Amino acid sequence: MNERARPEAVGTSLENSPFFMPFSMNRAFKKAPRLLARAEGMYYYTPEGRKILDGTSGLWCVNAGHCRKPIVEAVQRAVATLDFAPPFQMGHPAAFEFAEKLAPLLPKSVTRIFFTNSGSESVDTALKLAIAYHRQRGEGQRIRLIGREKGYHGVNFGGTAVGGMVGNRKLFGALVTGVDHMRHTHDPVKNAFSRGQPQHGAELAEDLERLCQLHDPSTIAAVIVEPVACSAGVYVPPVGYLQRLREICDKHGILLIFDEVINAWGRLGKPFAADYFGVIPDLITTAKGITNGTIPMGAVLMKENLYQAFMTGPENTIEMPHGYTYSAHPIACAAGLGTLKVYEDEGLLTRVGELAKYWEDGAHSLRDCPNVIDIRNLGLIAAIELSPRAGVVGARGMEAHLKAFEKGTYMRVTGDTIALAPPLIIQKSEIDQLFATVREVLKTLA
Ligand code: PXG
Ligand code: PLP
Repeated sequence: MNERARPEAVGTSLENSPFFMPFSMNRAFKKAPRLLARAEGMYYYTPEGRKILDGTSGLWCVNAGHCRKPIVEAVQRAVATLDFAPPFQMGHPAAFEFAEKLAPLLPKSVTRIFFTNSGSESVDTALKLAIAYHRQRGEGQRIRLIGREKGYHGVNFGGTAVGGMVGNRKLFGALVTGVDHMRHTHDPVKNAFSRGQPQHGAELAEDLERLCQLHDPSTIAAVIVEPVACSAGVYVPPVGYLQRLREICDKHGILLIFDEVINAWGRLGKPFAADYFGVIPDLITTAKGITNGTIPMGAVLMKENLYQAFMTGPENTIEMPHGYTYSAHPIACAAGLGTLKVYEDEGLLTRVGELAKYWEDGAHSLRDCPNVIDIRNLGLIAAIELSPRAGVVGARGMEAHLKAFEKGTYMRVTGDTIALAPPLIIQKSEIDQLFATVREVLKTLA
């Protein structure tokens, strides 16, 4: 056996590991790895047994907390019963059962579910569905897709193209044609330290009208936004902004897609952000919390008229020539069913309603810490933005991440913004502990 591949070599040094880590500083990490060995509830444990408070639900996905028994057992049963079933022209009961159980949780008039394996796949599926929907209805000229600056829609070609994070786009060429972007809504001059939704900026939705006039609205298939943009640094929509986007889309016959890969599953105190904001999109993309992060899965949720647009023509045609080998994978469906049970039994899809004010107060209590230039929050999400060090954007943020880990807390950092979004089972004492650690870290940062 090759020296590098021997299991005992792992743990001594990872410096020459063949694992090309995603979205990571490979060389720095392999010199000083931060490994997680197991998890339970609100906590991770390192291989040495150090206990780490999970401040960002893994990667915004473990909403019910780690290694929850009903989910683990559902997966164990499923994997020993039906390891795989082909999803094309065949089926298995758990897929239909999961869809049946999900349907009553969906926002009003959203009725149909297409399963994928990730948020990125959900986004590319939704974009294809939008273009195909218009074509089915005789509007094949609607081919343009509109995203927004600072948006994150995963890493597949469509999602990268409609996404608005420069660092995620610039290496990858021309991406997809026919895409344009609205302005982002971040306005620190007017809105810094807003509690909840900022007051200023609803008029930024008019940027969609500008793009409609530029391109001719009858060429636009869909607009995609995250209701609360999370990955790029937590940008909460200004009061009235999403409502105005909906109006402009309706006026021009454009489909509105909410990317709720992070926002859904109780993060804002409702099952979906669409419910929270009272704005119903035509399509919703989701993933992550749909299985509590236990098994990869995503879904595209759509209104009935979208589904029906495909249910035309002879019955011996394949209505949607799209799908993944692992769409509605039996183990993922089992994980999803187990997850819904935990969410329902523990009221987790609405629990944040009771915690949000306490959480907001905790987050904003950090306002007096050194280098803090903005704090943003909604539901059980908070961002603490630090001023960048001169000439080295992201260095202060990364140092905060490393120091927090030393102090027993895991938190995500994007650039110089700390993003917190703990499991929805968090106790008030743990909220205190989380913000106390962030305070200690901020006090010691250069
Ligand atoms: N859309 C949104 C809104 C997301 O947040 C995706 C799509 C892609 O999902 P997958 O499952 O393909 O990763 C996401 C994922 C971060 C971070 O640190 C967030 C995500 C992924 C990686 C890192 O903020 N969100
Ligand atoms: N590439 C090849 C050669 C394939 O055969 C397949 C699926 O059969 C894919 C890509 C797509 O893989 P998936 O369905 O897992 O997305």
